[in-house]
Amino acid sequence: MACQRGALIVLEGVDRAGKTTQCKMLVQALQKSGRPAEAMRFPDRTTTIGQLISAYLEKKSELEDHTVHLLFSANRWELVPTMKKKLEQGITLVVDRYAFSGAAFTSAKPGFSLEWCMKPDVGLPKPDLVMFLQLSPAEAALRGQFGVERYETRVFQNAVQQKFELLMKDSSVNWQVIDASKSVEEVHRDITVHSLNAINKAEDIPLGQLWT
Ligand code: ADP
Ligand code: FDM
Repeated sequence: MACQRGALIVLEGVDRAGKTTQCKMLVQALQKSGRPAEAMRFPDRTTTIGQLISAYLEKKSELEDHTVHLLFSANRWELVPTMKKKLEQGITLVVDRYAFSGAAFTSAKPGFSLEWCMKPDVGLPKPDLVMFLQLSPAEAALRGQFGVERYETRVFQNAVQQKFELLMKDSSVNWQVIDASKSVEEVHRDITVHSLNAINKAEDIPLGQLWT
């Protein structure tokens, strides 16, 4: 019998919501319980496209807004063959940011519709679960200053949050809102419950296509 596929699990949320911390903890917990799991993150700054994006985020280069949006999407598409292979092998992928960040960040810029921003990512592997780590700007501020990269300002992050709220109205995506103001351990427990559920369900259904 062919092995059961892994689940595609995505963590989204505003800056400092705890995505990186929780992705790591989830992968470790799944591996410890005997479930094959690997972490991924977007942008993946290791590829040639990822290096262009990284220089832009670090403000070492300038890129036209549509162009960088398409590069973020291309950076996901270039990883699709690898992602599909791993999922087919039964490996669960825990992904730090995905197409939802893509659409939310660019559509927070003036002159960009959410609809246009979603288009290049239509047909990507559809996550079995997207957890949005919800944290108020005041609580995020308690976790330290903004970094120095592009987009790391209060005004822009508030605009991004509003775009995420629009994206979360889409019931074709399995969104779960996680209260990210709880302790690291409590958030981890909530995330684990949703993830185990998604992993069990994904075993019996084929991988879907996003926003189709
Ligand atoms: P993100 O990847 O969403 O930007 P990180 O995981 O890097 O967030 O966490 C941002 C900061 O907040 C780090 O210093 C981290 O240790 C801290 N942090 C993460 N989760 C929590 C939590 N639940 N409570 C308090 N601090 C947290
Ligand atoms: N970002 C991330 C985008 O603007 N579009 C995307 O498609 C993705 C995946 O890049 F500001 C933004 C979000 C964030 C930055 O930062 C990446 P991290 O610290 O590597 O998550």
